[in-house]
Amino acid sequence: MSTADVIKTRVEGNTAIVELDRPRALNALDHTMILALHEAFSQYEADDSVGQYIIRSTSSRAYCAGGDVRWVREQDLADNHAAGDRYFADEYELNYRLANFPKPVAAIMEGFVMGGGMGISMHGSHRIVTPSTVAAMPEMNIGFVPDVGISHVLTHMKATNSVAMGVFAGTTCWRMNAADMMATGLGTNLIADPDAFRESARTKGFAEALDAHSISPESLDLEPSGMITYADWISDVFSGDSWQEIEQRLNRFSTSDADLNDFVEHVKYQLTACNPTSLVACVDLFRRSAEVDLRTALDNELAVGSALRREPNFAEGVRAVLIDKDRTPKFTPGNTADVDVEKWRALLK
Ligand code: QUE
Repeated sequence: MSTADVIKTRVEGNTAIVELDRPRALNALDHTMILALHEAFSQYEADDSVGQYIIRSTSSRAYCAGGDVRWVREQDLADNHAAGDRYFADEYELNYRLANFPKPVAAIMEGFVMGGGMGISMHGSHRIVTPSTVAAMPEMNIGFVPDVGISHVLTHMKATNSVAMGVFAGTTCWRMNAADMMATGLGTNLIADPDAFRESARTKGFAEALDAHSISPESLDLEPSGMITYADWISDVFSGDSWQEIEQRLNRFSTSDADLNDFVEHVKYQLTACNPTSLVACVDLFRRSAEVDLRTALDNELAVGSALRREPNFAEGVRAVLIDKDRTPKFTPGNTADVDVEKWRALLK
């Protein structure tokens, strides 16, 4: 057992099982959990009797719904920005460790995988998607930007025009389903029965269990992938080289295709809940992440995120989404045309 009871670790066969166990908060990662995950990684890193790790949730509702942004907000409002700075530095170090971990790490993504949850799954060697997986980077809604290295992951997907697809997912806070995850390569394996997979890993071994339980997306009656169905439109619009350009392409677009029109209207509606400053900063951040290594992307996320947290929009966004839950934030400026583009671009390496 790990020192913190919110993270439980044990060994089954030759697999270390790391369980997130804060179900009432949908496993939102607080600082204690982040430090406990570091410890769990260290525990078996050099132990030759452990061949791989599985990270999972004790709740099928959520793998992990995000970070502890409520707590970060309170610290920021009390002018204790250093607390949030340390929190994010420790979290991003964990994400980087996962990306470079010497053993296979399989994240079983049941239910919600959002924000910080993406950071402790998508950098691993095996990203196990289930029919219930719903994954998103919803930071535009809380006046922040996609972080935990996902600006890098989303701009390096195996899909055509990954940069535009990544910018689309980041700016619209798109909720990706199992089909989206598999089609983009964000998921490596689709498994319908994660409990049977784990049981089989314990008795038959990890590699054999993966082989036996991985299925093709076509074999299930999954909701189709919106990102693939509308890939051409996403590519045309979200390949704009700034938010301003993307917004112009969105506003100029019209179509007689009723399905595409519904999709575009839904996208526009999603964007009305986003912080204009976050949208502007996100496009520049992602386009830079497409060109740099993960370390530099994480450093850029930290720089932009730290600056955003020192603006009132972050506290206001977290208030509207997670505290009062009225979903009517008052962001300033309220219009992307009034955002100081150069201020955010200048923070990037
Ligand atoms: C953006 C976010 C988060 C979010 C919603 C956003 C986030 C986060 C949570 C969350 C959700 C449910 C919980 C909880 C936290 O929601 O980081 O404790 O029960 O943790 O739009 O970044």
